[in-house]
Amino acid sequence: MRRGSIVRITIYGVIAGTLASVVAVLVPWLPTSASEEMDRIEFTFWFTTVICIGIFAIVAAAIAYSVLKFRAADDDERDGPPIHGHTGLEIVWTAIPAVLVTAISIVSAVVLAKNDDVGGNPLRIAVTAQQFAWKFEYPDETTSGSLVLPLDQPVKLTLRSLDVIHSFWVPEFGQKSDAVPGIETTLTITPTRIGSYSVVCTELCGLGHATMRAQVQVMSRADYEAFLEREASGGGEPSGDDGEAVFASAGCGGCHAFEPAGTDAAVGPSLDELEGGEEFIRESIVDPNAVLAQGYQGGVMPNTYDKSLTDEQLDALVQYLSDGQGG
Ligand code: HEC
Ligand SMILES: [Cu+2]
Repeated sequence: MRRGSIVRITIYGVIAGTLASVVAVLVPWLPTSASEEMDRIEFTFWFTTVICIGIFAIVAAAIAYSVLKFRAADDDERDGPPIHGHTGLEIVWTAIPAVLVTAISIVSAVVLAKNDDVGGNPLRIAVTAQQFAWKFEYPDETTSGSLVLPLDQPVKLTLRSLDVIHSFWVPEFGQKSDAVPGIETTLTITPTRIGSYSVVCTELCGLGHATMRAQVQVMSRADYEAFLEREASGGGEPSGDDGEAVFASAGCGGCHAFEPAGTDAAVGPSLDELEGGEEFIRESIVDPNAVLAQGYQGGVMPNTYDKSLTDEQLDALVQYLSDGQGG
């Protein structure tokens, strides 16, 4: 190849590589990391992206050069000359990608292993998913509808589902795992940034799926201890006698409008004007298909509240709904 050609190919490659790099760097593809695990995932992402940009630059340069150099004249209708492959080239373009793909596999395997390894003494939090709410249980049996984590402390989440498959994901933490009925899955998170994030359910789990979110707060160790103390002394939700908190944490607002709770979903009937007393309300919650509200389908409202709510929580909820009537 002549020197002039090599210079041209190089220029095309640099242009293509620069354009691809600008797109890679300027578009915020990933949320800002808030965990050690996300840092590693980011590393894998950039490792792969840099390789891809390199390959893209080489391929784009070869195409641009060929298109410009070997373009047929407008009136040239002949077939091109018959050519046979080029063994040397074929070996190169098989061997190099094989090495690169192997490198990506190794990096990914190391990152996966590290992101699963929670170390010797993790904080354990049990996460329970149900249509359409998350519940978090801390080591001292404190329960909360929001996830509170101390900074720089490896946490092992055990995920359970009471009904269908859900999936736990906090974009800033990177890690994601399904909550599957009948089995327990785990997830390791080591938060590195104080702040407030969202747990998002990423498995289409029913009509209220889009509302299945919970708050995550990463705070200093001292603030975390204070939070636990506050929850333990009864300030928390839903300890049993707070119907409003039960309504929120059980996900009722994902489907029902109820003015006292400030919700306006319309999957199920509004709960503002229920016809029937406390007994009817209780039955509608524990056995939703026994009597169907007019104009609504059965099988939509979860029939698991019987199991997932304690008696005190159910009493509080019924009381809350019944107090909210006719207001
Ligand atoms: C997935 C959506 C969904 C969720 C979540 C849900 N419901 Fe329902 N609910 C419905 C639908 C649909 C109906 C109407 C069909 C029926 O009666 O079963 C209904 C009916 C009811 C009724 C009877 C209303 C009437 O007018 O007869 C009550 C009371 C009720 N729900 C309370 C609750 C409470 C309390 C919660 C939370 C613990 C809850 N629901 C969670 C969808 C839902
Ligand atoms: Cu879900």
